[in-house]
Amino acid sequence: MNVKNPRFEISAVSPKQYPKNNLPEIVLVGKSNVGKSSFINTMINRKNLARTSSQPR
Ligand SMILES: Nc1nc2c(ncn2[C@@H]2O[C@H](COP(=O)(O)OP(=O)(O)O)[C@@H](O)[C@H]2O)c(=O)[nH]1
Ligand SMILES: [Mg+2]
Repeated sequence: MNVKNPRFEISAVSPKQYPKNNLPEIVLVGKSNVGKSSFINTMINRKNLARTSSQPR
């Protein structure tokens, strides 16, 4: 997958913080420590844009 200039936008905790753009959105759900952040980093070709925990549980 070719992703250009991935960046962290916001960690929103309320709807008024949600980004106002018309980009498509995806949802990634899973319990803690299953590899969500690692999956994101793999998809965007970055080592640690999404912070991963050091220890798999
Ligand atoms: N063995 C194994 N470990 C993984 C895999 N994907 C992620 N991990 C490790 O599992 C831990 C948790 O991953 P992380 O991406 O932080 O999980 P998150 O909490 O779902 O975001 C980290 O130590 C990763 O290095 C995988 O496919 N196999
Ligand atoms: Mg994570």
